[in-house]
Amino acid sequence: MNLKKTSKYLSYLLRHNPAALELEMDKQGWINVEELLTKMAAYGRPLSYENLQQLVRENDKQRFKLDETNRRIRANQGHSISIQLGLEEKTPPTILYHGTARRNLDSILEKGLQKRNRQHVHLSADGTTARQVGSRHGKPIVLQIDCAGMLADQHVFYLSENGVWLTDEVPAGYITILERV
Ligand code: HQG
Repeated sequence: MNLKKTSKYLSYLLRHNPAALELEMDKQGWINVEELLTKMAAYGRPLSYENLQQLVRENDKQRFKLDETNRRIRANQGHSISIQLGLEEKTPPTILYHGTARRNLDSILEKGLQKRNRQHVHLSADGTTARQVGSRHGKPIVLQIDCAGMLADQHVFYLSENGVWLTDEVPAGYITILERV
């Protein structure tokens, strides 16, 4: 099994397009593991139960979660399809970080951070992680988010099971550019 390739494909199914394999997903984003493995095999992408467990366990960002019975699986964050992760509100540190491509900067400083095609804006706890996220999009730049200010203005935050901070939007007034990480 190519861990990275299979992880990418699972992310695609669980975050964006379960319909690609005619998978049934519940409102909280869970998919039945047996159905997943059967349909992956039927669509020419066989994966054993043991390899799925290994993938969930060893995934570098802990992107997936098996439920307590090991019968269902979902992605911890990053969805574009509308599901309810059921996360509780959580108070973030006073500052969080967002990594993006430099070419997005003007637009972000004008309109703020928007969810785009995901369900939340994703924020990182440290600048190094943010830089890595940003470099997926191009030449990276790291933005510093004034969470204390956002909290004072009633913005709400959630923390995904794999440590990614989530919020609905970050208006431009809470954003400053971090020159060095
Ligand atoms: C940008 C990865 C212009 C935003 C990571 C980002 C993360 C704007 C892009 C997770 C904008 C959306 C999510 C505006 C936002 N004008 N650009 N007003 N507002 N943007 O991939 O945060 O490896 O949907 O800056 O670790 O990069 O997949 O979001 O560059 O947790 O598990 O629009 O994906 O995790 O890009 O990444 P994305 P993201 P995985």
